[in-house]
Amino acid sequence: MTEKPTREDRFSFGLWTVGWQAVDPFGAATRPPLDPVETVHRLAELGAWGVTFHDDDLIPFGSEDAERERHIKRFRRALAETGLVVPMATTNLFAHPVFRDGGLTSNDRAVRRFALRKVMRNLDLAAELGATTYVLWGGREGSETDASKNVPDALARYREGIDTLCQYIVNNGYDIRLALEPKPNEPRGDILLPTIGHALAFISQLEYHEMVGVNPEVGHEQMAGLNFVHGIGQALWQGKLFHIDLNGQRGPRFDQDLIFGHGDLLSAFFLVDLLEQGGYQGPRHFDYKPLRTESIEGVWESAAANMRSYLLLRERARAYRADPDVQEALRAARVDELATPTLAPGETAGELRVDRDAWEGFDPNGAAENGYGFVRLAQLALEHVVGAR
Ligand SMILES: [Mn+2]
Repeated sequence: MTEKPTREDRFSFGLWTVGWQAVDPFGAATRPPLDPVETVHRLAELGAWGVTFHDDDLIPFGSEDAERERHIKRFRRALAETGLVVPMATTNLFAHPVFRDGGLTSNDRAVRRFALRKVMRNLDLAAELGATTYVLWGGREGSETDASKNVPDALARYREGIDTLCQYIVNNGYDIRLALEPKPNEPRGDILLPTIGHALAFISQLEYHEMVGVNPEVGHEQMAGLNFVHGIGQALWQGKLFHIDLNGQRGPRFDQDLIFGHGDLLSAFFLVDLLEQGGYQGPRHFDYKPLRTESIEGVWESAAANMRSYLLLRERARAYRADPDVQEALRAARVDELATPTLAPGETAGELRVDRDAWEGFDPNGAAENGYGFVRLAQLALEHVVGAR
C-alpha cells in the first residue's frame, strides 16, 4: 500500500484543472463552475501542497478593482486556512477574443501592449502571493496559414515581450523566474515554440536568458510524437527545468490532458525515475482535465488519482533501482559507463589523433559483436511497473 500524499511531495494543481467545466468543441459544460475557495479546501484535504492559477481563473476578465480585491481576499483567506501555497501563476492570453491572433505576437501592436500589461498586473499579484515561477503558455501565439505571420518578426516580438517582462520583474525586485510552456498545436494550427527544443533554443536568444526556463507538459511533447523523458533530460542538463506539467496522453492526437499515468505508462515510470534521480526540486504540478463524463465526485477522485499515480510510480522506481538484478543488468548494459568522459583527463584532440589504442589497436568488428542487453533492462522495468517484482 502506497503512502498518502504529503506537503513534502510538493503536489500542485491549477485552478483550471479541477475547475474545468468540460466544455469541448462539440459540447456544452457537463459540470457547474467551481469556487476557487472550495477548490483550495478540497485540494488541501486530498494532500496537495500548492495551487496555481491564471489571472482569469481567480478574477473574471474585466472585473472592477473592488470586485478584484474581493476575489483576492477570499482566496488569500482560503490559503491561510489551509496552508496551501501558490508556487506558480500564469496569464490567460488565449480566451478573450482580443487574443484571437495571440498576445505577445499578435500582428496588432495595441493587442501586444495590452497583453504585456495583463501579464504585468498578474505578476504583481503572483509576487504578493509568494509565487517564484511564472508560466507563459503562448497557446494563441501562432497561425493557421503561413501567409498570416512573418515568423522571424513574430519571434522578435516574442523575445521583446519576454525581455520586457524580465526587466519588469528585475526592476520590481520580484523573486520570480519565467517558464515557457511549449506546445505544437491546439488551439492554433501551429504554435510558436512548439517543443522543448524550440523553447530552449529561443531562450538562448534572450537578454535575461538566465531568468527563463521551461515548463514542459507530458502531453504536449507526446502530441508531437516526441520522447518526453528525453526532453526533460535535456532541460535538466541545461539547468532549465523550472517547472513541469504532469498529465497523460495517448500519442499524436488532440490534447487529452489525461490523469498522470493514464497515457504512456512506461514513459511516466521513467519520467518519475528521472525526476526523483535527476535533482529536480520543483513542484510536481498536474495540468490535466477530469474526464467530461465525470460528475463533481469524479473530479475529486481524479485529482487524488494524479497524486496516487505519481506516488505509486515513485515507489516502483525505487524498487527498480534497489533490485540487485536491475543493478547487475545496468552494469552489464554499461549504462554507468556513459558517465565516463570519452577523453582521458587532460587529453587533447591531438593526443587522441595519435592514440594507437583508439585506432590501430581497436578491433571494430570484434566490438561490433557485443550486444548491449537493453531488452533485459526494459523487461525488468516493465516487471516492476506491473508489480511482478
Ligand atoms: Mn495539455
